[in-house]
Amino acid sequence: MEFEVPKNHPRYHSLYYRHLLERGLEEGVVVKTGLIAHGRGEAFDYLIGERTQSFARKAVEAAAALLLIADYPIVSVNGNVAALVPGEAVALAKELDTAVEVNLFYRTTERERVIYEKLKEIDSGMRILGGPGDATYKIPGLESNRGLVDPRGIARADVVLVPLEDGDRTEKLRDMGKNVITIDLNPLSRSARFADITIVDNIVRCLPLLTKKVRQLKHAGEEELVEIVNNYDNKKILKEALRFISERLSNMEL
Ligand code: PTJ
Repeated sequence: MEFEVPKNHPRYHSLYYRHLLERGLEEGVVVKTGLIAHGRGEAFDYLIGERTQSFARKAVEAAAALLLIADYPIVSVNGNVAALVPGEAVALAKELDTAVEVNLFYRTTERERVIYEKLKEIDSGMRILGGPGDATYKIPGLESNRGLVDPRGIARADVVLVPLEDGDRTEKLRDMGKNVITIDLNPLSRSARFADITIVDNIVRCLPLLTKKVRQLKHAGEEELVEIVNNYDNKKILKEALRFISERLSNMEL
């Protein structure tokens, strides 16, 4: 299916990303409920003005510092992430000299394969975990398929980037002693509230910013990175996001 919306259409970008999801659905990358999840994200994106706001920039900086301090960070990729920003997810993992891991809520061997191959096509040298049959470790206390992870990846990682999911995996990963960074346009989601760092922004905007920040902070000393992480307060950032939304709504001129 071709994307034929003129570039000067006022909703061009939004329609383009919807198209990527539609194509992902046709290819078996995305599940139908992934379209619903995206719709929820879009609604919150409208509320934050479809721009990366200061609360997201602060979270991006802290996330980059935490990923750089980590001994073994992993970038988790679900169907929506693989449809919207596959190249950017791979680029971030490459910048961190680590792997991406396919992790699916609606897990089938076929989807594991399709997403694995899509990521491999982007960079054949990239270490991609969570391929067909690889997710054999079960996160304690997590009954959903999202609880199945690769023993070489998320199971062993000390920092995990878990974008676009509203569920209980973040809590369980934290129970295992890991640090969790999430990307979620909804500041009220479970993942947003339970993560160590929540980037309240559209993944299509903030993932490239995160990679850029990692590149910049690579030259910083360990002490500076630790200070950035220690000075970060996720609850404060979520409150800033909520305050921004409520003030924007109260001051909206129609
Ligand atoms: O590919 P699978 O099988 O792992 O399934 C993936 C989905 C996305 C279907 C599954 O994880 C799911 O149902 O997601 P949730 O629980 O609805 O959570 C998705 C969260 O991501 C919601 O809180 C949305 O607000 C948020 N979101 C959606 N699109 C974006 C987003 N956040 C940032 N950027 C987006 N583009």
